Amino acid sequence: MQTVLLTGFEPFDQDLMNPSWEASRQLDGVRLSEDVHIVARRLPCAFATAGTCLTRLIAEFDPVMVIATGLAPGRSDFSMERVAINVNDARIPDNLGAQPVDTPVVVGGPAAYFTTLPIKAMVKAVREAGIAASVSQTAGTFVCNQVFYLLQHALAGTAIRSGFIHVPPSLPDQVSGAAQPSMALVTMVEGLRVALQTAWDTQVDIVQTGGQVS
Ligand code: PCA
Repeated sequence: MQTVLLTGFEPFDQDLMNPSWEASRQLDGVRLSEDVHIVARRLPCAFATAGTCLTRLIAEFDPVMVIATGLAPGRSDFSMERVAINVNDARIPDNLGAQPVDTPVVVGGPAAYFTTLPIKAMVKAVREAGIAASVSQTAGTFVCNQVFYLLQHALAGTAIRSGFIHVPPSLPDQVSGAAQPSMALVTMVEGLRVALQTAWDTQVDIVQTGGQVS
C-alpha cells in the first residue's frame, strides 16, 4: 500500500481546535485508489518543531504525495496555495512563544517554491462538488508558509508531488455569528477528499484562470 501523507495543524492563537486537523483526521485511511491510501498526521504549530516533525513523517511513510493543510482565519473557501516564500514574519507568537521576524526559512534557499500540485484542477473539482475554492497567491509568513516551504525544499527534484491547502474557520466550533467567514466541518472533509482525489488523479494541471489583478 502506498501512502499519501496529509497533515493538519494543532490549534494556535488560543483556539481550542484547528479545523485543518479535524478535517484531515477524518480522511485517515481513506483510499484514493486500490493501492493508495491517505495517512493523516498532526503537526505542531511551532517554527522550531513543525519542520522536523514533517521530515520525520516523510521518512517514516515514504509517501508518494504530500499535502499539508492549515487554518487561514478570515478566509471563506479552500485556498489552494500556489507559492511558498523563504521568509518568516510572525504577527503572533507560535505555540512555543517564538515570533521570528524577517528570518529566512532556509538560509541561502531560493526565494520561493511553486506548488507541484495541480491546483487549478483541484479548484475546479472542489467547486463542481458545490464547495467554495480558489487559488491563493500567498500562504502568509507564519508556520504554514514555513512548513510549505520546507516541504517543497525537501522534495524539490523528486517525483513526489506536494503542496499546501488553507481551510477557513469551521462552523459552529470556531464561528457562531454570520459576520465571519466559515465552513461546516462536514463540508470541509468532503472538499478535502475531492481535492486529494483530484491531486492524485491529475498528472498535468488544466489551464484555467486563477489569478488576481492585485
Ligand atoms: N494556520 C497557521 C499556522 C497553523 C495553522 O493552522 C498559518 O496559516 O500559518
